[in-house]
Amino acid sequence: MAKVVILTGAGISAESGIRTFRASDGLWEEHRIMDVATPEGFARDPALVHRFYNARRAAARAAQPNPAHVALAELEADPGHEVLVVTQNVDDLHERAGSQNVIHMHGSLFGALCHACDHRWSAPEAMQPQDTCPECGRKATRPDIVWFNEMPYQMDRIIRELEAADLFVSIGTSGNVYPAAGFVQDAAMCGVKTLELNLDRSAGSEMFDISRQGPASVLVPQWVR
Ligand code: BV8
Repeated sequence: MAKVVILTGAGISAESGIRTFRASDGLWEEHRIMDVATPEGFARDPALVHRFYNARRAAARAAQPNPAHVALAELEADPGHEVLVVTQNVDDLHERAGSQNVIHMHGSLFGALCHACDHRWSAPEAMQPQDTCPECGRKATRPDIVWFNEMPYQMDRIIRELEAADLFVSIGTSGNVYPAAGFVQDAAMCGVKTLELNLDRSAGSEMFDISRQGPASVLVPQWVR
């Protein structure tokens, strides 16, 4: 059984109509990263950050998985493969396409977190600064998202699975954000084969055994089938 670890980024959801970060119409164009994707930005203006994530939660709910998400779910269902999807994305399109073995290393739009008691629950449609934690009752709620300078989720498990894989595939990411951008080096150092499928060349293309450019909805089904 071939063990495949797949890293996905915003590019795999682009053809589902979800905006990426660094394209010309990207999310970061309208917002300074430091204002909406850092704990300091949230402390400074929680209403602005909630508006940013409420809008993205609504956009993710309205989106549909595309052929790239579906192809990865088919690969996971194939008895000849053991597949782990490690996504930087906070939408739920992998799960809605049928993937079950998914790690959201940067959190999820559909999770809420209490930064006072660490309780987690399903996020409402729209979160507000005055919301209270259902567990401790304090006004200390935030989206369950990993911001810059916060530790991504399940890093130990990700590195363990990555180093034991037969193949590491990176799909739809610009390779700008660490530690995800470093996974290709971790894999290569352990003799894992590496493949990149991305619309454009990324910051890490040179480090992959094979790097193919094109839309995920075309390249991923081609690769899977
Ligand atoms: C941490 C929140 C430590 C969720 C995000 C080492 C070197 C340098 C810097 C660092 C380093 N280590 C740590 C850092 C700091 C920092 C970092 O990497 N900074 C960068 C900017 C230099 N990293 C961190 O802070 C991380 N934390 O390291 O903690 C620590 C240790 C101990 C204790 C505590 C802490 C945390 C990083 C997570 C930050 N959160 N977002 C959200 O709002 O969504 S990052 C954000 O960028 C998103 O998560 C997003 O997923 C991620 C990466 O972006 P991409 O997914 O790649 O999207 P992008 O638009 O950039 O690219 C899209 C790609 O798709 C393009 O290449 C495009 O060509 C392609 N594409 C487009 N259309 C298609 C397509 N491909 C195929 N088909 C298409 N149709």
